[in-house]
Amino acid sequence: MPTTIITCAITGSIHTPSMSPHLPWRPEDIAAQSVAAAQAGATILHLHARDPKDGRPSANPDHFGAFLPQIAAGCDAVINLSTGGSAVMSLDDRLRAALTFRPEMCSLNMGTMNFALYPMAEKPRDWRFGWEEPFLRGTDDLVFKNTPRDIAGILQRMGQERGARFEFECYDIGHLYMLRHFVDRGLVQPPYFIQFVFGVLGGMGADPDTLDHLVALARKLFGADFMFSVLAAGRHQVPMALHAARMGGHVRVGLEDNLMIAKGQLAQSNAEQVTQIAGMLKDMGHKIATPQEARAMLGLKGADETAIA
Ligand code: KMH
Ligand code: ZN
Repeated sequence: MPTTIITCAITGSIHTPSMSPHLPWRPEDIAAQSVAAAQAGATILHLHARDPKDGRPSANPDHFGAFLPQIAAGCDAVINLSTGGSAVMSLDDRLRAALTFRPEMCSLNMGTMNFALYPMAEKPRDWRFGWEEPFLRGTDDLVFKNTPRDIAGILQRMGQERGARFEFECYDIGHLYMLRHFVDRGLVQPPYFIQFVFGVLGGMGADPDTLDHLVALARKLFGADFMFSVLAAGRHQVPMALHAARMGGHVRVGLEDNLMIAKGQLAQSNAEQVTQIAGMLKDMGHKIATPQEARAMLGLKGADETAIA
């Protein structure tokens, strides 16, 4: 029976509070939704923080500190902190929380790219906070900077020095070759947990044929030394996740990348999405990985080795 890891990305930095009343941005809501997602079957929680005043993406470790201990106390899920943060943040800012809390896992974005969210500003809506619309519109001239020097620095500071393992976020074929480059430099250790990202404007579109090709290419580049997972933004989330699972991959869901539970219907919570995908995976004969199983599969250092009190 295949064992499938479900990552749930709770809030992210793409969606804004006006888009859904269910997007958690206050620390107590991020904590409660994270614990509920874990209870629904999420193996890994991928976490960003938001400013509790107005829900804008935040790099402030104090904002992470307002929910991380509650999550760790409430569930055993693997905590994975984003080092992507928001594309509008500096790399130093993006790293502050991960350096502080030394999580078992952190994300690592494998290339510099466009990260265009501005089409989301076109839908008429009542904006709740003044930052939301200018933030989205400004992404027509935004570079999400992840140079080889940036990547090497994160591998060194989070991997070598703090024992974190990585969710390698690959938005394009070139990002796989970049990962291979760091394998060749001896800076990453197997198994490589590759997160294929579909549906961000600036990266690959959500197309099952592209995933087939990527997995074949990853086999050429990494042999048996990799595992893969798939996240696809918006309505592609579930179909691409199921395609990944059928290929032996893992899945990522969550309100970070998709606010809906069905066509025209907002998800009430992250847990609702986890429950939905977990049910589908079980119907396909898959077992959902427990956090302890994932720790063994991914070679994680263990929750006791983090600085999340
Ligand atoms: N929301 C994903 C498309 C990160 O946190 O490092 C990108 C992401 C990046 O998850
Ligand atoms: Zn993220």
